[in-house]
Amino acid sequence: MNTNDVAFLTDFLKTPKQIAIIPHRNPDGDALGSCLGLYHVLKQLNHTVKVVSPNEFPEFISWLPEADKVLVFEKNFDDCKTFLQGSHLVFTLDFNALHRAGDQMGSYLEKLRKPFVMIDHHQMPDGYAKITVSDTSFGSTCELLYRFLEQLNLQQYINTDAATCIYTGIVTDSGSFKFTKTTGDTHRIVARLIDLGVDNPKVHGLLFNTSSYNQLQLLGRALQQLKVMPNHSAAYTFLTQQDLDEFQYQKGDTEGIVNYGLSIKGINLAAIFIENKEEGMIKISFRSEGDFDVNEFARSYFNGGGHINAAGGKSFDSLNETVLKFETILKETNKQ
Ligand SMILES: [Mn+2]
Repeated sequence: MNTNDVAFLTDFLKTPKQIAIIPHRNPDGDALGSCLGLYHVLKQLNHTVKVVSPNEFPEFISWLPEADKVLVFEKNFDDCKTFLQGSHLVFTLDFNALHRAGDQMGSYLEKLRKPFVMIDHHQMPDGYAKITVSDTSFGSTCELLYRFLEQLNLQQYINTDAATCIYTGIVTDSGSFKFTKTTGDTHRIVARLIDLGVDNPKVHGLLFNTSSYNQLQLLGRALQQLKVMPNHSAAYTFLTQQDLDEFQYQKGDTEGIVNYGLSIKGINLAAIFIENKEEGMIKISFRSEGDFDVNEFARSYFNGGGHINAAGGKSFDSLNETVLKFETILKETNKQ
């Protein structure tokens, strides 16, 4: 943020305002954590604040302090619309293109004539925001939010609830502090958050020890279907709609499965292809280790994008055709 942006926000936040905070559709720990972290800070400054999520969030983050106060756009259209219409400022957190709020909310936001503040760490931000805080060197939006609050001299309003939300986003987006963008600063911020009262063992348990029996069975199926392409240092797996149905798939059950491919020695690209009959598409997640840019790969071949080492995509071909396309691209580009 430049000094003008800081001055604008400092002045703006001096008197009580109505403020909406929006995560991307299918919010993850970083999206909902950053939204609720900012929410807990702004509430103490006597603003009327609501987090408006495009759709429902998964259960593993539903325990976040005041997650029960989050409005859900696709469930409660009228209340969300009223709140957004009455807002003076709209924060969009952990995404940088309005369509990432989903078709319904995305097109609504495009017509909403309100000043936006974007705080995000993905590549290639769109230009919709009055203030754009975008930095791809950060491993999480939550870490960037912490810096943002410091810049506005609001860090003293990070209470235990805010700290817990911010901590959650840093932990989940850093793969529990192991991804490349985890820096000394990340750990210094986390140290402060723990000093502010974050119960880190409890948070880890709430985030990661929540599997159902069916979820583990589904993971087992995905691992059995794993294919390795040693010549291309790649591994991928897939789940058919039938697999999902068999283990009574719940939203979030496939989270993290893609990473197992990377745990094989010598593999630096992993993918999972998940059939979604209802939406008529194959949803894809890519993960890489090192220089292989899955953001670029997903953008070029699979209608997606994300980060260098973590990206998503989709395909409207059949599952078999999509997998074949993936294999063919690796062979033709001679990826190693
Ligand atoms: Mn993020």
